Amino acid sequence: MSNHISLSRYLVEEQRVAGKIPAQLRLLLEVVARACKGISHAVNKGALGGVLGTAGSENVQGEVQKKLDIIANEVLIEANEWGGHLAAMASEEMDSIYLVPNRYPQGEYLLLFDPLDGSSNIDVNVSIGTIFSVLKKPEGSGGGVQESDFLQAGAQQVAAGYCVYGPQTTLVLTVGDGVAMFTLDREQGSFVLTQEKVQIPADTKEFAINMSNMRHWDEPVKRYIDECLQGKDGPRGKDFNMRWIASMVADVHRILTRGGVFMYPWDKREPNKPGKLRLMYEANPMSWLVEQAGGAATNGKERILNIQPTQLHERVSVILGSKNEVDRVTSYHLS
Ligand code: AHM
Ligand code: MG
Repeated sequence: MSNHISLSRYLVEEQRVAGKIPAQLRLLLEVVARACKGISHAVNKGALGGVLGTAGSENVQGEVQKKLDIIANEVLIEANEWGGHLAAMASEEMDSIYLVPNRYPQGEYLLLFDPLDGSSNIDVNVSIGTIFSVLKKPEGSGGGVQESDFLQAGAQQVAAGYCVYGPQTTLVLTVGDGVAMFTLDREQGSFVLTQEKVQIPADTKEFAINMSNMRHWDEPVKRYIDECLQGKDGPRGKDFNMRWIASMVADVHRILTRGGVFMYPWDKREPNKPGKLRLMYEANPMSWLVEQAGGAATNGKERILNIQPTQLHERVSVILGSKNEVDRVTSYHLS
């Protein structure tokens, strides 16, 4: 007998013992996890599975789609459309929402995802991942689901998580009861609980930002990074280290594991865009995970989870991670 707690058991206990999730949400999360296993398998095959390279198409944001972006999107849709737990889905890789076909029963949840985050890292064998967010269909929205039903602030999420495909495949989840991490046991074919009640230290000496954009940043971000770079002799009185993986999942995973601050701020390259990252299926789920682990997440001015979205593919400036650092960067924006 092993003492291992599988994801299934964890979810059953969240439903039965903690009373945190209804049965339909438990099923939904099991299905998302199963889809992530499928994506992990495809990612692992790489060139052997013929899944590397571009697909020759663009998504709604005008980004070139990789074959694996499309494969991961299809795996998530096919896994989730027939189970009866969902009303509709939305994805970084689809222009508009995807309604559950009429031939299947309709559930009360809405699922949003970035099927494969960190696309620029796919072909170079660096960690990538799937990010997901679950909302409830608003009360009284009737039978049909519309895009406006998705436009809920991140604080309304009922579950959020990501699966990082790195040296290990790790699923990280919150249902509002702290953050739990599950490592994929490939021999058993199941996710096993490997960390519970994840906590991000409030202080850190590590920041993550794409430094090549420095000349485009706004003053508060320049000031913060400049102070970090001055190290021991500067106003912070300590040396900082830098990491930038260019896969938000991998950067956030490091921060949940050992602390740090991650920033993809607004910059002057495209002043009309609030940022690069997408609010509803990147920033919101990551912000909730980080807050559930004792960290903080803002757009420089306000809590990301309080932002009322106006568009499905809306972008946002993101500062998240160790609480004292996020508070500091935010205070520089507000002063
Ligand atoms: P993607 O969803 O198309 O992969 O884009 C999001 C990614 C994030 O994972 C990462 O933090 C960022 O883009 C990296 O951007 P850059 O290449 O500008 O450093
Ligand atoms: Mg992404």
